[in-house]
Order: sequence, then structure tokens, then C-alpha cells
Amino acid sequence: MSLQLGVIGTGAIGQDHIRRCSQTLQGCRVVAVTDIDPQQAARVLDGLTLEAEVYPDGHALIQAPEVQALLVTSWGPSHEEFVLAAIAAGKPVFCEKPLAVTAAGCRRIVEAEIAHGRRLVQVGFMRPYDAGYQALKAVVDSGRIGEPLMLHCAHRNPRVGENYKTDMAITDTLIHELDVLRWLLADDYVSVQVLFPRKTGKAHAQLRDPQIVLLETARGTRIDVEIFVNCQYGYDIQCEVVGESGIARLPEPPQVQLRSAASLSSAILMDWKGRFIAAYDVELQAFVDGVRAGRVGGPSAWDGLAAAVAADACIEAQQSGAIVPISLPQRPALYACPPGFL
Ligand code: NAI
Ligand code: ISE
Repeated sequence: MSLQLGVIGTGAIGQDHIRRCSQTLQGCRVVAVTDIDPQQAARVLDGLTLEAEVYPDGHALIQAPEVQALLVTSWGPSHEEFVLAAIAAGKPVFCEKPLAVTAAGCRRIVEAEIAHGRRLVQVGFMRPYDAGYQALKAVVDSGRIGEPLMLHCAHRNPRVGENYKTDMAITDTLIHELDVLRWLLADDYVSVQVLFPRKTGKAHAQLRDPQIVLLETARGTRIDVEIFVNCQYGYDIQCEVVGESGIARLPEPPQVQLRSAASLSSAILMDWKGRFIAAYDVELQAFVDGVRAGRVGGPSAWDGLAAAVAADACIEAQQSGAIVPISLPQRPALYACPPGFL
């Protein structure tokens, strides 16, 4: 029987996940939705010609007997409340990033899951499911470039809205690198510093853009990540691993190479939805398959906490300009797999 899903939040990614669960994935169907704007939730169902119950709020939806598992795709500050309610109801929950907006919030989720006694939470960090990152990790793990010494990375968006603040470069944008690079290296972060280069004239007055985040891992690997959210030209994700005996780069998404009008070119994507579309399919299919088989895997609440602890340190580093230590508590037995396993 199909896994019956309830979705909380029918905005951009919520709609995309409802579409994928209804049209692309196997073994699941959306039976309930909710949004603080119920008319929008109804419009989303209409647009997809989908029959599902519209609930007045997330808590009513979590309690609904027909809902067997949850997708939390509402705004970040509401995630903690809904994930805790799902754990209290004993229902598996896929929660979009961030798991909670503070490390303290993630810790409360980890404690609730440990008290429950088995994993119920998968965090929507999709990059470890991206074929390019998986290929890059296979090269790094094979030892072909020796031990990783340095990583040079970039996360660029064409532009952001007026409500995007300087700290969101960490909590909304860098959070993906904080997760995927820890997974890629199977290592944890120990310190961070944030530098602000000359500001672009394309950013709104209150936003400091671009930023450079310098991370150090426990094994001494140094990572620089450029975050540039008004780069204008495209959505561009870069990752280069410099090893002792070679360099490995994240592959570019496949594009037709064009020779025309005296130039050689290939297109650059303009938004994140297209760049990671296959990874979103794979991560959610893994959640559905796992729940149907009686287990939840993938990025865990512990991974959500690890990213949030690093993000809190990055924000402190943005404000102080200092090198800020990052320290994670001892990994509890429930999350025995080290970073690097899905
Ligand atoms: P959005 O603003 O387009 O949609 C959020 C929706 O949640 C809105 O319709 C809003 O009315 C609803 N909502 C907010 N609070 C609610 C509550 N308490 N109960 C029910 N509904 C509520 O935002 P978007 O872009 O869809 O982002 C949602 C979450 O997904 C964010 O945490 C964001 O960081 C994450 N996200 C993850 C991506 C990824 O690559 N994994 C990509 C884009 C977003
Ligand atoms: C957005 O919220 C996401 O999560 C995308 O994956 C990310 O790449 C983008 O920069 C964020 O704004």
C-alpha cells in the first residue's frame, strides 16, 4: 500500500515536493495538506488536479489518522514545532532545511528522538543525493588524489529579495555546504572565520554580499566558500578538492556545448530547482522507501544539529570578525554512522 503523506507548507518547495510525490515517485501519495494560507493550499491541489484534505493547521494534520508520515516544508522558524509534534505522534517526518533555526532547537529535536528510541527524522539536505557530489565523493574516498588538503567552493545565486539579510547567507544558503562538505570529507568542523570583500553594488543597502567563509576541519583540511547571492549571471555551485596528489572538481550540470557566432558556450542554470531536481527526487524516494521498510535513514537530526552548530558559529564570526571555535557534543549511539554515510 502507498505511504500516505501529509504536507505542511505549500509554498515553492512544498508545491514541488507535492508534485514529485504525486507524479514522479513510487509508493506514496499526498492525502493531506495545510498552509497558513488555506486558499493557496487548495489552489496547489487544484493546479495538480489532486484530491487531498486541506487541514486548518499543521497540528491537526499531524494528528489525522490517515496521515502516516509528514513533509514539513513551511518557513524555517516553524520547523521545530512541527517536527517535535510529529515525533510525539510517533510519525516519520521529512523536514526541509533548516531542521530548526538555532542549534538549541535542533538539540531539542535530537533529545526527543533519542527519548523516542529510534530515528523518525530525515532532514532535507539533498546534495549528498546529487549524482555529481556522489561521483566527487567516490574519487575522494578512493584515495586517487591522496588526502584532501584544501577545498575551494562557491554558492552563487543570481539575486535575492529585499527580505534576505546578511545572516541568511549562512542559515539559508551556506547551510547546504555546511552539510554536504562534512559528508564529503567524513569530518567535522573545528573553527570558522568570515571575511567580507568589497561589497557589490547590486546588493540592497542592508546586505553584505559577497562573503567568504573559511572553515577548518578536525583533520586540518581548510575550506573556503564564497557566498555571492547577487552574482547576476546564474545559479552556480562549485566545489574543488585539492588533494596531496591531484585535484577533483564537482562536475558541471550537463549542458549542450554550442559553437556559434564565433564563440564556444554552454548555458548556466538560473535557479536551484533545476540544478538539484534529480537529487530532490532521490532523497524523497529514499525517505518513502525507508519508511515503508520500517526505518528512516539519510541526513539525520544529528546532521541537522551539526549544520546548525556550525551555522551559529558562522554568524558569530560574521559579527566579530574573529576565528570562532566550533564544537559538537559526543555523538549519541542513535546516530552511530559517522558523517559520510547516507
Ligand atoms: P515559501 O515562502 O515559498 O513557502 C513556505 C510556505 O509555508 C508558505 O506558503 C507559507 O504560507 C507556509 N507556512 C509558513 N508557516 C507556516 C505554518 N506555521 N503552518 C503552515 N504553513 C506555513 O518558502 P520555500 O522556498 O518553499 O521554503 C520553505 C522551506 O524549505 C524553508 O525552510 C527553506 O529553507 C526550504 N527550502 C529548501 C530548499 C532546498 O534546496 N532543500 C530549497 C528551497 C527552500
Ligand atoms: C534556497 O533556499 C535553497 O535551499 C537552495 O537550495 C539554495 O541553493 C539557495 O541558495 C537558497 O536560497
